[in-house]
Amino acid sequence: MQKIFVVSPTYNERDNLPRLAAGLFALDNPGLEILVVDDNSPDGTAEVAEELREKYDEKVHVLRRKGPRGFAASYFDGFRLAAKMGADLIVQMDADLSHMPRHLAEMLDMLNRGNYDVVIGSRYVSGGGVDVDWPWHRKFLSGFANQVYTPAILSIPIHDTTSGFRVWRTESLMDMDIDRVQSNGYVFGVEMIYAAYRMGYRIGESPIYFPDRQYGNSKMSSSIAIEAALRVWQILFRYRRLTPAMRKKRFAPPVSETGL
Ligand SMILES: Nc1nc2c(ncn2[C@@H]2O[C@H](COP(=O)(O)OP(=O)(O)OP(=O)(O)O)[C@@H](O)[C@H]2O)c(=O)[nH]1
Ligand SMILES: [Mg+2]
Repeated sequence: MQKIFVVSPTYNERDNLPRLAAGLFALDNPGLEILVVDDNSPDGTAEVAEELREKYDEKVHVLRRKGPRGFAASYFDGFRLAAKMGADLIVQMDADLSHMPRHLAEMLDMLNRGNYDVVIGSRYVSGGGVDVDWPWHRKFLSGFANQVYTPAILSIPIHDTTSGFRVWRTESLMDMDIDRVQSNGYVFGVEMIYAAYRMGYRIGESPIYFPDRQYGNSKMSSSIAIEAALRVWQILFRYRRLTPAMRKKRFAPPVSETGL
């Protein structure tokens, strides 16, 4: 049985979390567990998560972060803990239901059948899409950022570099040396996928529909989006010389030097 940990960061998601858990456990995957990484949400999300832990037979875990809140930092803490808890696969998934649990089954299937290191839930491959009610300028900006701007700068054949819905093989994720990732905003996802591409990872894209959140408030803003657009250049310069030989494993000292 594959042990699958869904890592989901939360900040004020008390209304979404029970729906997320219900959707994920309805997939009926016996190896699936959820790790909620909460940033001390004032609305009591962590307490809701604890209640879900009881309801779902301890298959929900709660990591309560203290100190300054951070989106990327929450994911990284969650990835490390999931790896420590023995996950074979790690799912990166927002809690606001824009990442729909029903798509996860196809993503897992693609990863396993195609032997991918990572599968992205993609809005911009055939069969995928964004909320039908998005105004035209939002559709345009998202399409432009993902299909023109980012792939042109980074020269990568990926259709949805900013999608934060992904399934990683734990071993591949840990080999990336996530301590190296420097972005702390939501652009960390672009940074990771570019580094993965440069290191020769097998990257798949499985179509998803991306509806807007129904409950709670977005933490995105236009200044965050503009910062992300500029940071793509920084990512290019940081990683363009990265090669498959630089996977973390290969940095490890030979056994003879470890003194074991
Ligand atoms: N732990 C933690 N979670 C966060 C933080 N900021 C956002 N999140 C969570 O990250 C996920 C995505 O946040 P959203 O506010 O929906 O941002 P987004 O999905 O990039 O933007 P939208 O397009 O508006 O949905 C949600 O599950 C949030 O609760 C944070 O600072 N800490
Ligand atoms: Mg969202």
